[in-house]
Amino acid sequence: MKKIIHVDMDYFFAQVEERDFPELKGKPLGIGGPNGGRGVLCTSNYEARKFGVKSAMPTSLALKLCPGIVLVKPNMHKYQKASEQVFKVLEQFSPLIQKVSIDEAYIDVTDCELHQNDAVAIARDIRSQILQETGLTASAGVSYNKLLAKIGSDLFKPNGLAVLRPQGIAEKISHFPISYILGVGKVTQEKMHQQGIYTFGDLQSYSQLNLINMFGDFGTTLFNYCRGIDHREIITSRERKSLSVERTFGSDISEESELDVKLLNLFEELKNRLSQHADKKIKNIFVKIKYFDFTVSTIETSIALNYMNLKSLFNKRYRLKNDPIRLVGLGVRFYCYENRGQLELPLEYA
Ligand code: TTP
Ligand code: MG
Ligand code: MG
Repeated sequence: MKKIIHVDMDYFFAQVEERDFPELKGKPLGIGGPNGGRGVLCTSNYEARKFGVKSAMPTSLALKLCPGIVLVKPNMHKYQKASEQVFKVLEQFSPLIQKVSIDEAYIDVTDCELHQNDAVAIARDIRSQILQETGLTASAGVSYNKLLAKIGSDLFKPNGLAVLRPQGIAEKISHFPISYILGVGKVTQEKMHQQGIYTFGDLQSYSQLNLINMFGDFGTTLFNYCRGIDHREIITSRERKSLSVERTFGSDISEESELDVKLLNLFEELKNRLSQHADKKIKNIFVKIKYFDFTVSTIETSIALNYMNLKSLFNKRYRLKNDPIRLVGLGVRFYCYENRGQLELPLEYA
């Protein structure tokens, strides 16, 4: 049997702001804004949630529900940094990590030798190391598959830890609402409610064939999930982390105007290739230069992708040497999440 931990940061963006501005603590806080009431919220702290404030809610509605809410503009750079620190902690426990979004991941610790391979002790350690590294709390679920680990991390939020063991699991989870199942959205919930299905236990009373008749292929998944059965593997980082184009010239080039033309062509090529990856967010851009003597130099930074920026990166490096150039490469590095479904940032801030 596997040992899976699902880790999810508590009210992530809002918690980062509370950490950095302690005077916000204890007040209802929404991340989004601006103050005029336009736009939608990325998230809110738990004080604001008491008023019914939710992620993706229009700011104007949040202000109606909770007139005292403090609104802070998102600072993605800070959240990305905290996110990277969190994933670095996880990497110390196992190489089998599936990042699901900016603030959550599955980690397979079946073969982790720390804490005598006790997954609960490992989860405690992960949470305390995350707190130490970032000053932020995370919640975790410990179980033997992804479904139950994920449900577990939500059970005692914020700052909670839940363990779901296999003995008698179908009975133990029978009171869980169907909304705990990933993939059961509003429409499916409505359909289930019409049939009198509200909990895992209600689903358990249907045959597999019945569920297939009602929900198509998803019926089989439902039949398994409502009993706590889930055979999905952890999907580790297989996705594209960067994209680059490069060109080796017929003969080495040192003429600036000639290099300009080549750079511009390469930039167009890069943009073309990128159009097939429109769903990905660019983290860094980089330039690679190989000189006539085969020495290679690269420079990378986190500025917007445009020709001016690439050209100035290129110049910065090239001016150091001014040697004839054999090859030029341009590229971008992406933010990496194996499953982006969870993070749907309001467009204004994307
Ligand atoms: P979540 O983990 O879904 O939410 P959360 O961490 O704010 O709260 P909790 O886990 O304690 O319930 O999302 C992580 C971050 O992703 C969240 O802080 C802000 C961002 N986000 C958006 O920008 N838009 C969204 O619609 C959602 C759901 C999240
Ligand atoms: Mg979270
Ligand atoms: Mg999350």
